[in-house]
Amino acid sequence: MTKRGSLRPTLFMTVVAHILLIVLALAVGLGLSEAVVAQQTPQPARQRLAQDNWLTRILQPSAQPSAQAQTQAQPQAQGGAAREWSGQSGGSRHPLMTADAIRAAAVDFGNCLAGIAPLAERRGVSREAFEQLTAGLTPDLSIMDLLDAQPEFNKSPWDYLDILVSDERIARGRELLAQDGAVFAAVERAYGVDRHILAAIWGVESNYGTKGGDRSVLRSTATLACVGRRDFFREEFLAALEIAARGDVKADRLIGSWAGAFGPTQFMPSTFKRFAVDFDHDGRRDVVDSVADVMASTANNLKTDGWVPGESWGYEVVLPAGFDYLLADRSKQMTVGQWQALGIKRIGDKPFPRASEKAFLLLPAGARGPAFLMLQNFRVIMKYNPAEAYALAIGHLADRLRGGGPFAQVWPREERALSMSERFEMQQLLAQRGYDIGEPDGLLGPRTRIAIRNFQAATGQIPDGFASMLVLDRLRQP
Ligand SMILES: [Ca+2]
Repeated sequence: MTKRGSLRPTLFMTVVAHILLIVLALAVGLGLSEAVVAQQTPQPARQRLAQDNWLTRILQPSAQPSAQAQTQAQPQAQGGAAREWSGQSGGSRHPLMTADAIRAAAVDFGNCLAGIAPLAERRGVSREAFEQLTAGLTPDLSIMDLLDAQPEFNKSPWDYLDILVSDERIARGRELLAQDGAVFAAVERAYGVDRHILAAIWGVESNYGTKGGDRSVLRSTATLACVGRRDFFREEFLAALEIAARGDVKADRLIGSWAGAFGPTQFMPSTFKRFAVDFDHDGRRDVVDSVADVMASTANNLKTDGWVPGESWGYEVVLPAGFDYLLADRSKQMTVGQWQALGIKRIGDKPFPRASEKAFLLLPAGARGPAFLMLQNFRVIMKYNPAEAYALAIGHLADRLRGGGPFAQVWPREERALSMSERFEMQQLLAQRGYDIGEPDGLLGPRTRIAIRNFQAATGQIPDGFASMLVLDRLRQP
């Protein structure tokens, strides 16, 4: 996904907004009723984010600013009538998100569309097609509440995995792999991307096409292009117009999340433009109703982003006693051989296939949960969906579809994700103790994580940087 929709001020803010959106789209698609964070980047591959308390790591793909935002995904309303805008100003306090600004933009919606028509024409969408595709279009203001929501509660990594890698999803994925075996085999040959990963993306992004949102992509992206924080979405709206005008996906099948992601693998319109292919050669790149086109387009996306054929996404590993947890950081990349030299082993002491693979160590729940060495393909999955929990779910679901078992190590289920106010409090307490956390924002970014590690180290705790209740309790003590 790709979107934009932000502030003029800074690139950082823009990125923040993007993040929000994307994740939201995801969450909506998944039907998760709690917090999710979406992230997006303007150009590169589509990215989406879902998030929760360790927002921090989640959002922190390599080169991107760790902007994050949160939003609340709401259960999908049934039918447009059930969706009303609250009439409230957005939580972001962005000038374009005040209630008055939203109302004014809604009144001006027709003019805004008229201003976009010439841009569409330059992209080959005739005036006639534009008129037809936008006839009777009204803004869907209920999106403004989703765009700017500030969820108080978040899910933990294991909550996401429980939902996204359920027995049901495993069973359904295996059925589809069998049913569409010929298609998967052909796509695998053409793109070198593991069919189980493709099926897992299908399962995680939309529960195999059953939960991808029910809003008109043209209407959603037009709304986001003209109302609220908007810049990013003009491109998406234009791309959606192109798709519908060309007939790749007809307007009435261009249905998706409020943020404009559509189809079984939740392409954003601009992502479609970069990666969609007509794999079944019927003249249309139909990433909604053609399994061949959906899977090939998704594989094309992953291949373009650097998928390494024949390699896994990562390995569940066991850390030796006395391990230096400061090494568990996405920025600390070493070869598998170097990790082995530090005493890291695969679960069950299985051999690592290639000691030369570069990997980083991920502890999604801190020192008390499972540990993973993540390879290049995990980074590629994170470009597809930048939420760490979602990327892990995709990798794990793929392994389960292939016949693998559950993770061997247990999650610290007695822990829970910190609420927004608890995260604020944690940051304030860290700042009071002299740790540099930047401006408290309730989002646990890299600076906060480093501050947590330093505080943990200074107080004799394992410095895993995990924002647990334990850390918060300790901070509350004098
Ligand atoms: Ca086709």
